[in-house]
Amino acid sequence: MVFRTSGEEQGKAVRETVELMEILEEHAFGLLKEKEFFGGEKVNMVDLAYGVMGRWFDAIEECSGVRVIDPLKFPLFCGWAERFNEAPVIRDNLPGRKELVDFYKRRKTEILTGRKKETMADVKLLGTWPSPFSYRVIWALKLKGIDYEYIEQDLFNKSPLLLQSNPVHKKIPVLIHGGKPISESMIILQYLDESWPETYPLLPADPHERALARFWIKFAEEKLVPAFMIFRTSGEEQEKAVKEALEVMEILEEHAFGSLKEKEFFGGDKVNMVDLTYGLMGLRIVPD
Ligand SMILES: N[C@@H](CCC(=O)N[C@@H](CS)C(=O)NCC(=O)O)C(=O)O
Repeated sequence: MVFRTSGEEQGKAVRETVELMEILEEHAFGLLKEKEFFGGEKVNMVDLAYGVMGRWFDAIEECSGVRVIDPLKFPLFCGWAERFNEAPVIRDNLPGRKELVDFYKRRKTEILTGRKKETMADVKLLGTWPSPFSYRVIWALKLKGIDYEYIEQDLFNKSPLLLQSNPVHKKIPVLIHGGKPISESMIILQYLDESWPETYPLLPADPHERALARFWIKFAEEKLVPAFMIFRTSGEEQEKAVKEALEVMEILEEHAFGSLKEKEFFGGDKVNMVDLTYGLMGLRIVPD
């Protein structure tokens, strides 16, 4: 249950597991002071029964971010688990640790998202193909595993739903969650991150890194779209837009993308909200 729960419920599950482990350490694994396995030199049915605890507990602990089995507190169990995992036949028939961890990470996300689905009101996205602003929201919804209904909008003939939902700008994307509309792609991303914090956090946990992420998001909001007016202008106006776009790109290359020398994405090895913010540049400026 340590794996399937969070918060207070998880705290209770951890306490219960520790109590159980204390009993096992004293009374069951306590029998192993003089022998390798419950079966003596070879594993027997008792070893097979407890066998799941070694590799599986370890993987589950890693995915939950909670360590229950402290080797200093449970040395007899840990010693036995190591011997069991290396025992003939068992060793060749254990799932790999990495595969198991990856599997439980996926399961954890499904469990948390599934639970959210039960309680969440319906989510709708008003978008237009191929608006890069719609894509920002689609990426975030998919990364967080949130089920949603996509409602394509005709921007040449705006629907009453769009006009009602975003009466100020009358633009897509609009997210409608439980009947309540939210406009502006980056505001939507922040809303999604606050409403579904457990699955795939989009902003760093560290306050300084979070501030830096917000800085680059604000920079994009202020500079990116105006700079890329190249597509909407011509002549002198376009030359000005090209100059502005180059200036913005130089700043980004040095200060924003320059920070990516040691990591793959702004989010490290996974994309985060900053990556999603700038993702539209790829869509907009890289030809097929
Ligand atoms: N700042 C907005 C920009 C959204 C935007 O420009 N949407 C365009 C489609 S790509 C739109 O709805 N245009 C309709 C119009 O201007 O009437 C955001 O980030 O959501």
